[in-house]
Amino acid sequence: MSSNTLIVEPNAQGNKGVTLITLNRPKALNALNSEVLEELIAAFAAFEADPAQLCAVVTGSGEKAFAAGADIKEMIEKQSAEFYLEDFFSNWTGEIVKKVRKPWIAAVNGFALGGGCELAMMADFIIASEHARFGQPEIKLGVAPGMGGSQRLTRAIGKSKSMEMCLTGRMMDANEAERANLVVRVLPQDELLGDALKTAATIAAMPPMAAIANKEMVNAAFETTLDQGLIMERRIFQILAASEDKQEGMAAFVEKRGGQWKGR
Ligand code: CO8
Repeated sequence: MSSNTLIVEPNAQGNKGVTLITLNRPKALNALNSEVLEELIAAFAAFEADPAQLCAVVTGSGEKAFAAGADIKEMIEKQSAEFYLEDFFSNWTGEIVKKVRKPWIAAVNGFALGGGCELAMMADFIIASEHARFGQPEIKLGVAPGMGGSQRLTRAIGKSKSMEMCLTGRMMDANEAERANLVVRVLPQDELLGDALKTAATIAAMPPMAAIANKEMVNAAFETTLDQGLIMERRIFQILAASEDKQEGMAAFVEKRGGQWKGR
């Protein structure tokens, strides 16, 4: 299930229910051109539609980069009117964030700059290797973040640090990113993928409705007032309480065994 710019592996490395998507343009440091976007949208749509897959991991090929940004060589020819009329980059949020209800993790193995940092921040959480470097260097190109960097980075790490990063274009190393709560944890490079897949496998072994609902609830915290979020949380809890997997999960706890999920 691979394409020109991606390697897509359902049940990756024997991890049931885990789809690994590897950005595969290592010579261009996995820069995100239109082809990557189209293929990534298709890969996410296939993942979302496959009932046997419940969690995805996105990473970069090679040792050097997760993704060094949107493809500058593609953008250099584009004029403002084309960016505007095509609503360039709008698909990323629509197709990759809003339509993907199943959880996914970014395993950042090197540079995550500009659109690369923004793609990582679209994930539900980020695990980083010691080599990871995050940044929004668009200002140095005469532009600014265009795929959510100014918004998601600010929500993740706060105004001061985000403002400084966007205004100076400096990179943040993995340890600073962990201290700033941008990433969950930092691992040696050779342990990153194994850890991300293992974490994804833990999620993929959960009751599917509950996994999707938990993601939806946490994301609601960024979109709603506290009151609205709390109401939504209770309503989803109440709906989950009617599921067969709730009955099975609680019975399995009492009977001291693992749950056998039906996904309904
Ligand atoms: N686009 C295209 N090609 C790239 C990119 C990129 N973003 N990044 C690296 N490459 C290519 C290089 O051109 C080079 O190719 P070649 O060998 O053919 O010259 C190859 O990858 C290797 O790169 P380097 O030789 O530069 O490797 P170094 O180790 O010396 O440096 C860096 C690595 C620091 C990552 C450096 O490549 C770099 O600074 N890259 C650009 C980072 C960047 O500025 N990213 C932001 C891009 S803009 C963006 O993502 C959002 C734009 C929003 C616009 C909004 C409009 C609406």
